[in-house]
Order: sequence, then C-alpha cells, then structure tokens
Amino acid sequence: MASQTLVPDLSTTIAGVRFPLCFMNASGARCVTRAELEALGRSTSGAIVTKSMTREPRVGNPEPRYFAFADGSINSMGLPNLGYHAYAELIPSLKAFGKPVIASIAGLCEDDFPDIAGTISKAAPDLIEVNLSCPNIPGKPQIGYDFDASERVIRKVRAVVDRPFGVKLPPYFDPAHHAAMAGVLQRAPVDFLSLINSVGNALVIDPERESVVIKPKGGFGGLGGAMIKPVALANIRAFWNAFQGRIPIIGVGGIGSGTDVFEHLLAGASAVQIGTALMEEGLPVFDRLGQELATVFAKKGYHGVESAVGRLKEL
Ligand code: YRO
Repeated sequence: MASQTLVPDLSTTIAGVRFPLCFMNASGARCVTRAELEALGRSTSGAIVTKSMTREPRVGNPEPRYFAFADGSINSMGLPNLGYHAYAELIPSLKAFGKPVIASIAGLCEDDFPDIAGTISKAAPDLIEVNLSCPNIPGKPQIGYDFDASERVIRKVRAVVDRPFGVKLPPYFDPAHHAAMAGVLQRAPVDFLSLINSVGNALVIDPERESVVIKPKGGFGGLGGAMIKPVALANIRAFWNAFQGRIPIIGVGGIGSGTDVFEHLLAGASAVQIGTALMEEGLPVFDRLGQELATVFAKKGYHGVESAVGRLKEL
C-alpha cells in the first residue's frame, strides 16, 4: 500500500463561521485603510479584521506612537480609524475576497457601542468583535476592567445585532477577575472571545537616549509581542477552563512562529490573530506561519486545528 501524505488541515470554525486558515491579523495591525484591508484580502490571512471603528473618523495620537524592540512592541495609537460609516460601506467589497470579515468596534462612551454595532451589523460582516479595552467615564478603569459596564455593553450590543459577536478582552492577572468576567459572560453570553488585547500602561525606556520611545501619554502604552505570550496563554486557558471549551476563543498575543500558534491552540484557542509580528514582518508572515504550523502538525501527528484545541496536558 502506498504511503499516504498527510496534509494537515489549517482551517477552523468560530461561531459557525468557517475560516480557510486559522490565523489572521489582530485588530490594529495593518488594517486601518481600504488599501490595507484589501491587501489582507489578497494575502493568506485567514480573515480580514478591521481596526476598531469609532463613531467619528480619528487621526489618532501624535507619532511616534508604535515602537518595536527585541522582545515585543509598545503602542499608544489612540484609535486612528476611518469611522464606522466608511467601514460599513467597505465591508461588502471586502467579503468578495472569499474569507471572513471581522468588524472590530470601539466606543468612546457606552452608548456608542449599540449605535455602531447596529449599523455595522446591517453591512453583514461575518463576525463582530467588540473591543472592551475602551475608556469609560474618566476616573474609572477601561470597560473590560469594569465588570458592570462590560455586562451593560454586551447586553446593549446583543439587542441590536443579528450577526455573531464576541468581545476582545484585556488581560486579567487575578483568578478573581477571570471569575468575575466569566460571571458576566454567563449572564450576558457572547459568541466568541478574543484574548488578549495589549498589556496596558507599560513603559519602555531607551537607556541610550535616556528617553521614552513613544510620544503619547509620557511614553506609556500597550505591550504586545513575544514578551506577552505567557499572559495570553494564561487568559486563554482560564476562560477555556471556566467554560469547558463551550465559548470559542481567538488567541492573540506573542505569536511569531508555528510553534507559538500550536501553544495557543493547546491552551484553548480555535484561531489566532497576529499583531506585532505582522507589523514587523508584513503580510508574508501568514505564509511562514502556515508552513510552520503544518510542519508542527505533521511532526506531531495532528491532522488539523480541531484535534489540538484545548489539549494541553497538566502535570
Ligand atoms: O491605541 C490604540 O488604538 C489601541 N492599541 C491597542 O493596543 N489596543 C487597543 O485596543 C487600542 C484601541 C483602544 C484604546 C487603547 C485607544 C482605548
């Protein structure tokens, strides 16, 4: 009998939506303009994820506002985006690339979320990703760290959308916070989770210049890249455990190789998003990750994504 070449299946399904490949851009990375979104469409990204859209167009913060270093990146972009009306008009042509389109939405106050979500839902993106790392009332933490506000926003969005939607959460660092957010999601369910947003309010210093490396907010910004992978994996695992795998998870944080993707899958992710590595390497990162993940699967005898999801061993 001829030996059979096993070609691993890199496709996946999230909330009933099939993705031809399990990796895609993270919101924010090369996905603001029409040209960037169309380039993602032509690339081997498994989906097109938009920059988080606000009610009005925004130019964002002064530059430099993104800085990459050996182990990661820091950013304080300040939500540069075209405004939700522009993305609503773009979505139909983006869907013609034949892969899922994920609309990321962001409010500057709680009532922005249902307004944006209701309109964008009518443009029929495959999924809506609600960015809960958004400022709330000054003096209060971001919405994702305010569990009552998170529950209100999820309920308001659910009432106006007829597409599957999920929430992009900030990292949590205490099991009590994982439990509190799991409680929110029990009472106000979502169709998927994107874990995690950047590790907020970090400070990177260039000792040579004796200076911060980004201009906004005195140099404070969200950390991404290799150094946050263990934080991402912990959050993926915590929510996988809390829901026994019943809420699909998109893993985000520190993926730079096929092995990193594999670790996210083992922790409980069914798909992954690429931020810093996409910023640094450009669109060819998707070809490389696809080849590397296929190699990992072949070596380990996995036939596809589904067979790896959540299969992390404990000691
Ligand atoms: O600065 C950004 O636009 C940004 N950067 C991130 O790493 N994550 C985000 O969710 C956002 C948008 C939201 C906010 C940080 C500006 C409130």
